[in-house]
Amino acid sequence: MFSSKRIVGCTGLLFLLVMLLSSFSQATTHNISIVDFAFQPQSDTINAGDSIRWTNNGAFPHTSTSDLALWNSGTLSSGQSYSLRLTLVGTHPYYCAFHPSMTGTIVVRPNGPVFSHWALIVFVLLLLITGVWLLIRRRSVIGVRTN
Ligand SMILES: [Cu+2]
Repeated sequence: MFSSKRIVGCTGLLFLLVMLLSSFSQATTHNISIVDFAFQPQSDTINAGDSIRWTNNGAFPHTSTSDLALWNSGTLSSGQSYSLRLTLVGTHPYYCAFHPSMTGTIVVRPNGPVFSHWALIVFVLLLLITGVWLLIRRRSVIGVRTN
């Protein structure tokens, strides 16, 4: 027979496990190609701590220059690339110093233990099951009371 204490304990442990599984995501590198006077993809969303690598796959020289002077690749000739690790959360617009109409955006979102939707659903379900179980147990205890 399961005691209510054991059920509450199991629920807590399961919740911690789910939280751990849905926490920090691994740092990765996102590639942005510079072709035909455009950044591809033009907009990229990354986690804080991820890296971006711009590669000039076109024939003409370009740059990746932050609007807010957070970074500047300098001249990237055909075939050259520039890597950058971003930790500052926010929306970071950038452009090409040679062709100001060439623009792009890097969105950096915070990386940390974030409740994913399914983690929340599992938690609420476990809470409901525990609640119903405790209610049934209490009812049955009241049922056998004789005095
Ligand atoms: Cu350019």
